[in-house]
Amino acid sequence: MTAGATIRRLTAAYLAVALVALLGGVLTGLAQGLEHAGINVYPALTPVVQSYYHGLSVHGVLNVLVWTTFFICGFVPFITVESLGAPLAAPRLGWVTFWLMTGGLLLAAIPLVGNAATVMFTFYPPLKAHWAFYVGLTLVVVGTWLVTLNLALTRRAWRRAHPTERTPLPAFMGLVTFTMWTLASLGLAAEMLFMTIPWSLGLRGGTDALLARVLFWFTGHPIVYFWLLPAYVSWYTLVPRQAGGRLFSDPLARASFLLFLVLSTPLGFHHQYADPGIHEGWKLVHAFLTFAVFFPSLLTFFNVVASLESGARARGGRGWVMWFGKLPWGDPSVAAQVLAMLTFAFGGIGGLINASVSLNLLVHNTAWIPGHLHLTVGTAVTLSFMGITYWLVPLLRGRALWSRRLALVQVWLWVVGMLIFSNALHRLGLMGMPRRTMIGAAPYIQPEWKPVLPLVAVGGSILTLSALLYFANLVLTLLASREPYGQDVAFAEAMSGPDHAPAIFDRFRPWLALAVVLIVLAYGPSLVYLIATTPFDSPGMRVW
Ligand code: HAS
Ligand code: CU
Repeated sequence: MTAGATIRRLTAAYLAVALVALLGGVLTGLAQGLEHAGINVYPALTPVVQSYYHGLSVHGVLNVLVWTTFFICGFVPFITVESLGAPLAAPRLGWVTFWLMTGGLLLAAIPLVGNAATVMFTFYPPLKAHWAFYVGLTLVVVGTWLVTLNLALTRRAWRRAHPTERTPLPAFMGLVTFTMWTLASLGLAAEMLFMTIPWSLGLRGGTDALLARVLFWFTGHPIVYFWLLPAYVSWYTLVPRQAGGRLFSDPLARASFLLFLVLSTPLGFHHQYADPGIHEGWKLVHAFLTFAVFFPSLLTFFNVVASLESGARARGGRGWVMWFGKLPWGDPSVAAQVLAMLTFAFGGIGGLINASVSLNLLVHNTAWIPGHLHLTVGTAVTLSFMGITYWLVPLLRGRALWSRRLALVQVWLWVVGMLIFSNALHRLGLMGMPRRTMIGAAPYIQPEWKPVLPLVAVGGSILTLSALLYFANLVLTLLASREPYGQDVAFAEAMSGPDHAPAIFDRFRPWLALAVVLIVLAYGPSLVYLIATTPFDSPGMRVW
């Protein structure tokens, strides 16, 4: 088998797992949406889904942990290899990694599906899941580190053959994404290895909620950029070309990714403003750093809009704003991703509200937060990934997309459904409705929630319909499409190319070192204090 064929098969294998996970995640989501409108379908779903909270745990794990991770481990190595024009350095390691991750996933799925890990995707102790859940997820994380290793080996081999060239932007971005993630995932690994795994195996008698949450959010914030950056890779290096234009600035794009490498991790306390046991001063430091990591997204906003504009103007667009209409809106891959960007502008603004300590106290643990996360990971990321599969699946299969029109309908339905759904959740959150709660069963439903709750079900149903059209189109592409797909991956050229960037913009180690220093400063004192004083005396709980 040729090297090119290996990466294609590997990518297809990851995509297959990712898509099955997304399907499971979408279907459980529908039941939740209906529940908020007073339609309780859970009795009919037993024994497959045994409760609202069982379904919610499956929904969260499948969508934000499995769909994202497996898609990314397929897409990013594919893009890296394509842009380097060099094969994956260790194809056998690539397959071992895939099977390790898939094996880990299956191990975690047994208790998850069997209602022995109904602990949500954040699995906060003292909620206690079956050990197989923690061990399985840990194997998935270890697999992602092996992906990083393979990418690093691939770049090293490429570097030997091209000692003076700048790393092509897509490969550079892919490597930054996985380097950032590998560093960031150490918190989760520590939580698993020293806390949840020995505790769930009975080797450790008790646990501690606060230390576990600190270690979780050490990884839990940067994981959102692990999901986002692959979408950014596409927005920077592929969408401008699909739109008929060029990337505005390659050096600026590198600067944005390097800022993510440095700033993604040392700010997880913005998920813990309401937690006792962490000094207010450190929470404030993390708040400031959260506002700092806002900048690489602003750079992205500017750079990507300028790139899209070049495409629209080349297609005859005029005016300050009206050029926007001249983007190739008939191309479902472009439409999906431009709409994902627009949605992200709102999700990002909501993120800044969350990050402001005083405002956070208003929205924390309310429905506002799922409103935010469905605009970000649920649309900016997921709709972008869907847009990517509209060319990637045809490319891997060698057959044209079954229906472009159906795909366009799907994309617009997703956006409309999400606007209704997420707007309702944001509003309900501001009215104090809690998140992660079986609202239909709550005795404290407030009269002012009642007119808004049905919109959650309406939006959720439109989203489900959109997802089903998406899967139908992909299945028909695989099975029924006859028209060949002859195109290769085409990356956008840059108006200002990589050689305009200083040499340090093509290096990893100095930035990685800076990232480590910032993490030690922002987390060190609190972690040392917690590790020294934590009693590990909380018993586990199974509340379901
Ligand atoms: Fe967040 C909670 C703050 C981004 C996901 N976030 C969550 C949770 C998830 C999540 C899953 O500070 C819930 C976790 C849980 O279960 O408890 N978030 C932020 C901030 C940002 C942010 C400051 N979040 C994301 C992304 C996510 C994500 C990205 C997933 C992919 N978030 C928070 C905070 C909490 C939180 C607190 C805790 C809340 C609590 O109390 O529990 C920033 O990174 C956002 C910056 C982004 C922008 C947007 C820039 C716009 C761009 C698009 C360009 C548009 C174009 C089209 C090109 C400012 C790049 C326009 C065209 C024209 C013509 C105009
Ligand atoms: Cu965060």
